[in-house]
Amino acid sequence: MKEYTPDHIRNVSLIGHGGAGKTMTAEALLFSAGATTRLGRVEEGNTVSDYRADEIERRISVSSSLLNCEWKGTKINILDTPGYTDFTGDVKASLRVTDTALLLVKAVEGVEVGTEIVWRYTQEYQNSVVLIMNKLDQENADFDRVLAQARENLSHDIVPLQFPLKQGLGFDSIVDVIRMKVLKYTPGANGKFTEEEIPAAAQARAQEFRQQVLEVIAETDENLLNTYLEKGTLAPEEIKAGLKTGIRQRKLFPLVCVSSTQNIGLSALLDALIDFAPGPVERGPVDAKEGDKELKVAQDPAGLPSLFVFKAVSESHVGELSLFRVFSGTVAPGLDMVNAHNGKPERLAQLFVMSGKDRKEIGHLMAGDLGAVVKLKDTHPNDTLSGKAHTLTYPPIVFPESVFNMAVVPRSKGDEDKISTGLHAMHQEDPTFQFRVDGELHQTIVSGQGEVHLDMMVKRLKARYNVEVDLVEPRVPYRETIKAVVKDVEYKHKKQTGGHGQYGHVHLRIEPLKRGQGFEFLDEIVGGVVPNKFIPAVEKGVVECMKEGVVAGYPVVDVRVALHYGSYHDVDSSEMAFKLAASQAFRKGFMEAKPILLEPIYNIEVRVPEDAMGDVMGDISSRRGKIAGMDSEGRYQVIRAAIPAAEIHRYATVLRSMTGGRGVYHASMSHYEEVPREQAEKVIAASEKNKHKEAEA
Ligand SMILES: Nc1nc2c(ncn2[C@@H]2O[C@H](COP(=O)(O)OP(=O)(O)O)[C@@H](O)[C@H]2O)c(=O)[nH]1
Ligand SMILES: [Mg+2]
Repeated sequence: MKEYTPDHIRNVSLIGHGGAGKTMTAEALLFSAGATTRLGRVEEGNTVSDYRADEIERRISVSSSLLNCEWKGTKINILDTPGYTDFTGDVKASLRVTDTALLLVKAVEGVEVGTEIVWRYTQEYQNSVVLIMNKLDQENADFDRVLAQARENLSHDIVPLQFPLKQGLGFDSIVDVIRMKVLKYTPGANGKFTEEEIPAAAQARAQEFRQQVLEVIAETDENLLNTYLEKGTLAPEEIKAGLKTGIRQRKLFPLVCVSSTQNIGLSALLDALIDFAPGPVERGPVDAKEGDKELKVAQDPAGLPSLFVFKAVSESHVGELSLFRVFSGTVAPGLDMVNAHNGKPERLAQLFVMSGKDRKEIGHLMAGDLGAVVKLKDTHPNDTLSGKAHTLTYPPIVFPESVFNMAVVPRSKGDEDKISTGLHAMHQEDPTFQFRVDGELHQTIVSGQGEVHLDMMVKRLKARYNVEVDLVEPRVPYRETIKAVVKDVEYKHKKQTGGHGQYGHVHLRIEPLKRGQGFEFLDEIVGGVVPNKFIPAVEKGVVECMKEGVVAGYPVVDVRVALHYGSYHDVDSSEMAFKLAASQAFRKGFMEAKPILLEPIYNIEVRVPEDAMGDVMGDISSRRGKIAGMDSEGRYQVIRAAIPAAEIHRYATVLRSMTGGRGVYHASMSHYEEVPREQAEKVIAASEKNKHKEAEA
């Protein structure tokens, strides 16, 4: 297997809204480069990238795939990312390890939600961006409208390097304003083009676009600007250098034209990646830390070896692999490294170059390259491995917050261990999938990016660990408390029917405390009416009863209980008897003290496009939410509100459908508030029903 030096490597991520044609673009790039012998099709489930069963079944990518090809002696590593919002974690991981993002926009639909979301990610990781206008063969394709939309919604520094000679049905020729030629393709063929002169009718348009490119390039560098102002043009090598600098510095975003299913424009794109897109060399030294010390690491194959793991895959036909980028030095099988994250040693086993599910063994991978290694023992995505001499860490991928939670219910008893092993392994593979065992709710809660994400995890659990689970709404962690004072409640626990009797007798006063004050127990016994030794048992009885809850089985909070009187029996009194008496007295007094339920209230920040604001605000109010304020952020509005946890369970999904997928929200726990009577009655009735069900089970 050929090994590449950093100056002969390009790392690109295919990003964009779902259905934009990322997978087909990867397919056509490989075919045009001769890495494959045919052009697969998503509909036929035979593309190199979408090889997983659930991808073939759903005809969407659910996980990023690493592919590669060679073009003119340069290795192109391609990460084909999922476009569906549930899988954006993988997009971030891919952008973290690639230098250039190929952002696809459809020539009919233009800029969509997913386009804007991933565009923001490139800003976060400062990736260079090349825009690809795909599907120019489709009817109603409209290059000018989509270009204007991209400039308005993404950046004004988008400059077309090409435009279609004729768009829509019959699209086969691209006017390239750098070469000032028409690139003529044969639709559906091997991707080779012939150069032709630009017809007169298109000359003016070509000149206009070329001027735009020259102007933007000139603005990237003072010398170029002077040359341009003097001569009104730039030499080919100046254009090339200016484009390279401008793209690398995100001062300009070139746009090229393709039809992936027709394999038109991809070979010219490969040329552009070699000529203009930055590789590891142009990207230069990368940020890292050694302990707390910040430093820059040169992407030098001769340097000390270090790599960053950005993904873990465990798939039956691929095996357990960790995908990584070498950031310095050269790595090879047998190399001893250290995981800076946990200090654990790792010896690299076989190294592979990946292309979808195909893996080829390789002897060395140099700085700047992407590859895979047989699953590392103690190393997971976001970890850095480096040589023993220096323990480096590279900045982690900031994965999107998990916004969708469900509780896991095993279909059959005894599967608990297998389930938690499976959940653990799937979290290690996909950090945007999380789970926790909630001791209070007695539920295992899984969290992910959305319903599709969690459904897919359930399927994987079945496929890999042969366990079946159902997902249900998690319980809401309600609380119980009181609003009134009960000055005196008495309970006498007395069993004296021969043999060792039981006797415990208490008088309690129960009072509400301020929200958040918790619990207070007062010993107001005088004259030893209740011996000291039994008083801790009284408190214990109250506390246990509070834990179980009185009204609906939820923990009691914010009460003060005073033991102010009682009596005992020399023989029959015991800690147990007083504990029982206390818990009964508390239960009785609690019901007389105007008990209420408290519910968790979340602060939410909802980011929505202006046109959806009315609906979203109406919906928040219909969920008993209280709007706290609003700010505008560009073409978006940020609504802040307080809303009961019970009302936002499937909110992520509802918000997406209300805003055409453009709305996102962030929630954080705020405080507890009284549950309105109507809701409270429903909660109490539900817990009654549950109690009966459990009693029958
Ligand atoms: N007409 C046309 N259809 C395309 C083109 N590229 C992709 N498609 C179709 O668009 C759909 C989505 O393509 P896919 O590559 O899976 O998009 P992804 O979700 O971005 O990976 C599939 O049905 C493709 O066949 C194109 O250039 N022209
Ligand atoms: Mg895809």
